[in-house]
Amino acid sequence: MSILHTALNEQAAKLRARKKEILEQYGETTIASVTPGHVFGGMRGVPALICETSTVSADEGLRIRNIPIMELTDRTPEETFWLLVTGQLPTADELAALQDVFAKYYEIPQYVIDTLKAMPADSHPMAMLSAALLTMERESEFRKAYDEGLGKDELWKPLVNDAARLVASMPGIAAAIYRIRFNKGEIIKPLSNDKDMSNNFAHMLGVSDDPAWKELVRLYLVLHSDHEGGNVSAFTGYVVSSALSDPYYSVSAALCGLAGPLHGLANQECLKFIMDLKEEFGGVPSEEQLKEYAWNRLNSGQVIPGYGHAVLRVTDPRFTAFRQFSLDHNMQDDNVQIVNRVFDVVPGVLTEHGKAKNPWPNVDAASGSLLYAFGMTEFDFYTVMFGVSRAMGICAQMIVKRMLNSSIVRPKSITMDALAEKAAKA
Ligand code: HAX
Repeated sequence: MSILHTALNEQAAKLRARKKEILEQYGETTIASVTPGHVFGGMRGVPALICETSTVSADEGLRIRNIPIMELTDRTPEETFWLLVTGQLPTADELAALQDVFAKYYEIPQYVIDTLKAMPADSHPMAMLSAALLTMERESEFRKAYDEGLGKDELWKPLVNDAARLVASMPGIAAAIYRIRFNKGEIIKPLSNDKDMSNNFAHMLGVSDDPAWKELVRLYLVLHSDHEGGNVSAFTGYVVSSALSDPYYSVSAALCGLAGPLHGLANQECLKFIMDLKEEFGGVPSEEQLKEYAWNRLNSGQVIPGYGHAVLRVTDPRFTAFRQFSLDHNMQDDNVQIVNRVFDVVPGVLTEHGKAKNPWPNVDAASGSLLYAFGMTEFDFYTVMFGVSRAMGICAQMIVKRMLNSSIVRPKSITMDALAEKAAKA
């Protein structure tokens, strides 16, 4: 993996120098205070993590290495991974070299396929994805290098190798899960004449030959690749890797977090919501019908899937990118139309309801309806698609953290009585 090592060699020293400079100058300076609201509220808003790969602002949404995501919608996953890891888009030579490395791993080991086949037939595809990575832990160069005594300043190097292999294996693992779990027939081998990651993924899934499907898979992998460091999956990956667990352990754990309904599983729930609407009204509901349905749902204590966000306070640009895709491809099917109608009605309902801090759609509101329209009708699989992409960001964040020689994560926990006592004294 020397091509990424070459690109990162100088950066490791620079990152460490910057960390040292900040610690020397401001090591003891208070930058924020913590309230009991933060303690009970999932630490939302507490600036206690470093993430160099991407930022999410309330009023704009995702930027990858300071480039707005809407300016990356024509890029490939490989370019996005390079950008996440190095901070720069790759040159043509760098991209070709990265694809040479990736292509070696599109075909996954037989033991992974055997493990997936041995799992109970009703296993959730996310459980299969996480388990598949654990079976591959034996491949970790990071763990071997650590066991052989490689010094901590150098550990990022084998971590880069693991990360590249893991990211490049994800499409093959995901495609195998799709074909095994949903009885789609034989596992499809990667393309022999094309090293492009999303083309290979689209091909191995075997869902559609439509060129627009390939384009959707590419867009999907780019849009979901990273979303700062504090979301459940990235944070989980960070915590696990801070113990110097290798990337297979760390990403496997991160994916377990992505499998939660308030995080990555929301895309599955979103499409279910859209399909329920279609069934209830026998097609695309009118605005009035939809309004009443949304109110009933809120009054019964359920959320509107795909709406709201812990950080964003505007329409998620990734939703906008998917919506644009559906418009560009003149997609007319009922689900896509219902997604658009929900977008017209639900923000007003959520605003009037007054609870959600953000009444606007997040990425999950649109993505499932597009996958469904191309023939990927198995909802349970959608979070796996998300995971294939998000592994890129989680791995990139881990590489940066290891270059920074990050400490093991260990916040202080206190009892509720101690919290009340501290608050009373303050
Ligand atoms: N429908 C109904 N109520 C909602 C809501 C929604 N879409 N979004 C938020 N609320 C409610 C919350 O449940 C909360 O109610 P309580 O005070 O009774 O607990 C209140 O509004 C305040 O919540 P918030 O501060 O606006 O939102 P949070 O930061 O707590 O939660 C969530 C953010 C994304 C989890 C939330 O908006 C939600 O549950 N949305 C629906 C599920 C969803 O779309 N998840 C995907 C998020 C994107 C993602 O991470 N993908 O991986």
